[in-house]
Amino acid sequence: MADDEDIILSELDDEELTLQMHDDLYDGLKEEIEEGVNILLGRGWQPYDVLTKALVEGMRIVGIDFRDGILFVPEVLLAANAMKGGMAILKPLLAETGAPRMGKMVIGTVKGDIHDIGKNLVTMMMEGAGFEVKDLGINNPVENYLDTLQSEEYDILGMSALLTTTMPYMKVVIDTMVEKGMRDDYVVMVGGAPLNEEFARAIGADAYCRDAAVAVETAKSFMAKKHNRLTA
Ligand code: B1M
Repeated sequence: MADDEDIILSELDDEELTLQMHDDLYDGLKEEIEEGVNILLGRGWQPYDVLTKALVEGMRIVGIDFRDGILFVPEVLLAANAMKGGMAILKPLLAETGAPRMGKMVIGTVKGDIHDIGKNLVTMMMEGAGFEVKDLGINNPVENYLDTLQSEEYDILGMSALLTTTMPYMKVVIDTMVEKGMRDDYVVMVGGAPLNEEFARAIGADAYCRDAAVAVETAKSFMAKKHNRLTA
C-alpha cells in the first residue's frame, strides 16, 4: 500500500482492516479507529470481537513498544484516547444484552495509578452482563472504596492496578476491610496486567480476573453461590 492517506478503510477486507486499526491505534488516530469500529460493526462483527481483536490487541502492541522504549507517554496517551473513542461506540452495544439484574459492584483503580482502560472495559462488560456498577475512576485511596461500599448495598468490590508499585495498595484496602469487620460482606475481585492468581491469594482477595470476560464469569458464579446460600 502507498502512504496512509491513500488508505480507504471501507475498501479493506476484515483482516487488513483489523491490522490497519492496530496501526491507527498505535498512531493515536481516534477518528480512524472510530470509523474502523463502525465498519466492522456494519459488517456484522460482534461488539466483543471488535473490542478484543481490533482494540485490545492493538493496545497490546502499543504496550510492547512502550515497554521497549520505542513509544513514550505522549504517544501512548494518544493511543489510549483513540482506544477510548472506539470503546465509546461499543459501550451501549455491550450494555444492550437485556440481561436480568445480577448484583451490584464498586470498581476503581487504586491510589497512585491512573490507568483506566482495563477498568472501563470491565465496567462495560459487567454492565452488559446485568450488573449495576459504581465506577470510582482512578487514583482511589482506601476511604473511597469503603465509604462507597457502606453508602448502599453492594455485593462486589473490584480493584484495578497496572503498576507493580501500586498493586500492593490492594492489600491496604483489604486489610482495612478486615479491621473494620466488613471483609466478609463482599466478594473482592482484583485485576490488572501485573497481577496473578498467587498475588490475589496472598493479599486475601477472592479472585484474580485475567480479563473482563473472566471478571464477568467470576462475578456471576459468586452471585449464584450467594443466591443459593440465601435460599438454602
Ligand atoms: Co502505563 N504502564 N504508565 N500508561 N501503560 C504499563 C502498565 C506498563 C506495563 C508499560 C510497559 O512498560 N510495558 C508499565 C508498568 C510497568 C510495571 O509496573 N512493571 C507502565 C508504566 C511504567 C507507566 C508510567 C510509570 C510511565 C511513566 O510515566 N514513565 C506511567 C504511570 C502513571 C500512573 O499510573 N501513575 C504510565 C502512564 C500511562 C499512560 C497515562 C500514558 C497510559 C494510560 C492511559 C489510560 O489508562 N487512560 C498508559 C498505558 C495505556 C499503558 C499500557 C501501554 C496499556 C494499558 C492498557 O490500557 N491496556 C500498559 C502496557 C500493558 O499493560 N501491557 C502500560 C489495555 C487494557 C484493555 O488492558 O489494563 O491490562 P488491561 O486490563 C485488562 C486486564 O488486566 C483486566 O481486564 C482488562 C480487560 O480485559 N483488568 C481487570 C484490569 N483491571 C481489572 C479490574 C478487575 C478485573 C479485571 O476488577 C475486578
